[in-house]
Amino acid sequence: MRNKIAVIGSGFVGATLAQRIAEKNLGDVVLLDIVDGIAQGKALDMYESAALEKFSSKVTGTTSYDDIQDADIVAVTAGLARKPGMTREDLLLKNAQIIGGVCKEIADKAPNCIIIMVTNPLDIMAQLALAVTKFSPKKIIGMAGALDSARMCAFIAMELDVSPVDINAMVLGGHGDSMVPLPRYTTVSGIPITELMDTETIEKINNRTRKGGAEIVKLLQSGSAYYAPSAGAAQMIESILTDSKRIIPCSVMLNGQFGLKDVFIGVPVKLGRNGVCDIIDLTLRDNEKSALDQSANVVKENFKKIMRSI
Ligand code: A3D
Repeated sequence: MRNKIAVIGSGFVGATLAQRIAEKNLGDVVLLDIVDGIAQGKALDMYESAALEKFSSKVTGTTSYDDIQDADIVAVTAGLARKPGMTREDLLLKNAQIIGGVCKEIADKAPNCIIIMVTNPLDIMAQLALAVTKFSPKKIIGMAGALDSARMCAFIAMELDVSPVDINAMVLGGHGDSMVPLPRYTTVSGIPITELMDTETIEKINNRTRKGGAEIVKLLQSGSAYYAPSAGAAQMIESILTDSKRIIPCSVMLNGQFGLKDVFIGVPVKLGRNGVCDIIDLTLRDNEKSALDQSANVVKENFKKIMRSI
């Protein structure tokens, strides 16, 4: 039996994610969009590349949730993207309405799936997905830390003129300006970056990482990042479907870990076939812990706001 991966929303992130999944031969992909023709057109175009790119994954497009029936994974990328000057929080209410509706359909048609949330504001949308679907918290995972850490790797690679391949970065917290890069858990071939760069340079990299999304939004002038975000989601999906048990920072529901409860926030997670296999509970320093708490408070407050309004 081949894996079935549904991608809801066939815009920049959704379509690029579908392409990455197909090219990695992770399973058959169903692209869905609310606008008729977009998902069908992109899926057909993508499948026409199969002979060239040598993949066997089927790629189909649809507007009907009947076609996501019994998907193993559903990646949610539907919704509005940020425009210049717009914060992730500005997107909150609009995307909450969209994600509320999308998640009802997922719970109905693919009740055993694992949801990878990508739509922003990420942690809040992941928490909304849990509230709407009532799935096990092990099966709702937000993509953010994979991207934020990859961005940090890119900036370190630029600074040190080394390959990003050898860099492992760790960014925790909410996916927003309050994210928490952890330089002491960030290494180049096992060497902590604190041995390779001075504090000022590291702080510059941390700040650029925190504002990484806005930097791309500003350059693109319309739309937001999608190459690295789709790569982050593909890495998570691959770890789940191949039961690799990779440890990737993801936004998940905490139940006492890091001293936090009932809130989605980015932490290191072991990902396998059943979704969240484990949450790696680290001992944080006081400044790191207070940054994580602050991040969690933003998510909690905004989650309350959307639950009052939808
Ligand atoms: P975009 O290219 O606009 O694609 C969104 C797609 O969703 C469009 O094709 C819409 O037609 C479709 N859509 C809208 N409403 C619905 C609906 N109800 N059902 C099905 N499809 C619908 O945006 P994008 O792909 O650039 O970004 C998608 C989302 O991902 C946005 O919310 C972004 O903010 C978010 N995003 C998150 C990250 C993270 O790191 C968490 C990174 C990049 C983008």
